[in-house]
Amino acid sequence: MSHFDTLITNGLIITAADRYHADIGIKDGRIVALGQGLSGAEEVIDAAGLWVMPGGIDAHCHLDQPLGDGAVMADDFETGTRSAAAGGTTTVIPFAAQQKGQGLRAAVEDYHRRSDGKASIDYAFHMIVTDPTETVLKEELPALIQEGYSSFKIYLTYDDLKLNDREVLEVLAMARREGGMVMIHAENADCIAYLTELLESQGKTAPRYHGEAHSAIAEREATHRAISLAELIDVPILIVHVSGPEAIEQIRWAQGRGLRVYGETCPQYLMLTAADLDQEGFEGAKCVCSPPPRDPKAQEAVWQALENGVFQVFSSDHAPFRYDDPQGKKLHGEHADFHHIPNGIPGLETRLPILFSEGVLKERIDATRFVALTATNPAKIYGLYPRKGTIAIGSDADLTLWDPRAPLTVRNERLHHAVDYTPYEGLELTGRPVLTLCRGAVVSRDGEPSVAPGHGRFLKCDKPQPARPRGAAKGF
Ligand code: DUC
Ligand code: ZN
Ligand code: ZN
Repeated sequence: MSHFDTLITNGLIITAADRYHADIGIKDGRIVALGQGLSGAEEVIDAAGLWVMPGGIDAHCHLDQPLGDGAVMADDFETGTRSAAAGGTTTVIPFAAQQKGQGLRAAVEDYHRRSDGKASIDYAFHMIVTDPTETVLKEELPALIQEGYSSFKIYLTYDDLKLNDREVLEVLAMARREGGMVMIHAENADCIAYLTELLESQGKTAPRYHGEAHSAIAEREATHRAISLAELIDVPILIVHVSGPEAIEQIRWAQGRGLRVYGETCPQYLMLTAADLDQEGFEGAKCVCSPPPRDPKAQEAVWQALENGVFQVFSSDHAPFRYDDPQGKKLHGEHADFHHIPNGIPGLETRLPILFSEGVLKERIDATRFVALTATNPAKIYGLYPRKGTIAIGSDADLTLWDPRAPLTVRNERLHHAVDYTPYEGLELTGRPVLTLCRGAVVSRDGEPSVAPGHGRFLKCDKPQPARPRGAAKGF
C-alpha cells in the first residue's frame, strides 16, 4: 500500500514565512509529509518550475445573498465556488445576511439551505447583523459565535443595513465579551444621502456620479468613527474594502497607537478608477461598487498599504450582478439614477491572478506577502488557521500550483461565474494557477473546474485569536 494518496514533487513551496524546495505528501486530504526525495504515492504530480502556495481564501464575497429590492445575485454556491476554484481559491467566506425583523439563526439556517451540496470548495459563513435586538445580542450571537460562526459584518451606510452609533457600541461590546471578529463597512450614510440628493437636483444621475456621492471624505469619517467606537470598547475590528489614502491614514494612525485595527482591500481599488464609471451610456454601471474606485494616486496608496502591512487581507468583495438583466445592474432600467444601481462587481476568479501578476511579478509585494494577504492572514483573522491558510503537516491539503511565466488574458467568456461581464476584460496578466487542490482533490486544472458540486464542506470557525481585546478588562 502506498504511503501517500498524492505526492507533489519538485515544486517551490511558498508560505507566508518561507520559500524552499520540497515534496508534499498528502493522505486523506491532509498534508502528512514535507521533505526531499519522498516516494510511494498513488499519484505523483510533478511541480517542477511551479510555485506551490496555500490555496487562496476569499474572505469577503457575496453568493446567493437574498436582497430586499428585487435584485438577484447571479452566482450561487455552485457557480461562485467553481469560479473561485478556477482562479486558485480553495475556501470562500460569504455572508449569511440578517434581514431587518428576521432572527440571525433563521438567516444562518436559510444560508445552509442555499449552500448544502452545491460548493466545489470549502466554505465558512460570516454573518451580516442588521437588526441587533436584545435577543440577537444576548442569545443568538453568543450561541452562534460559539458554534463556529465567529465573524460578522456591520454597516454604517445603506438604509436597509446601517446601524447607528449606539447600536454599533452594543454590537462591539458583545463581540468583546464573546470573542467574535467584527468587520465594518465604513462610509458615512448621511454624507452620501446629502451628496446624492444634491447631485440629483442638478440632473447628475449617470453612473459616474456614484463616485462623487460616495466621497472619500465620507469613507474617512466613518473609518475614524469605527476606530473610535472600537477603541472605546477595547475590541479589535477589521475595516473592509478600503479604497484609498484617506481611510488608510486612519487605519495606520490607529495601528500606530497600538490598536488592533485590521484592514482589507480588493482588486478594484488597484485596477479601476473613477474613469471606469464614466463610460458611454450605462456601461459605467458595471463598475458601480461601494466604496467606489478612486484615482491613480489612491491606487498607489493602496499598493503601498499592501506592501507596508497596513492591510492584512486581500479579498474580492465579489458581488455578482449581471449587466444586461432586469434583476441585475438594469433593475431600474438603463437610465436609472446612479443610486438605484445594484452595488458590486464580480472578482472571485480574477482576485489572485491580478495580485500575482501586478503585485508579485511586478515586485510591488513579495510572494510571501501575497500568501499572507490572500490565505494565511484571512485564515488567522477568521479562525481557520492552521487547518487552512498554510502548508504544514496536519493542515488541509489546499494548494495552488502557479506557473509564474504563463500569460493570461482576462476574458469573460473564459471565466466560470454566471455574470455576463468582467470589469477586467482584455487585461493582460502573467502567471496562472495551473492546478488547485482542495483537501487533496483537484478542483481545477488549467483554469477549468474539475470537481463536481458537493466536494466543498462547511467549515466551523474558531474564535479568532486576533479578535481578542488588548487587555484591561473593562466590565462591558
Ligand atoms: N459594496 C458592498 O458593501 N457590498 C457588496 C458590494 C459593494 O459594492
Ligand atoms: Zn461592504
Ligand atoms: Zn461586500
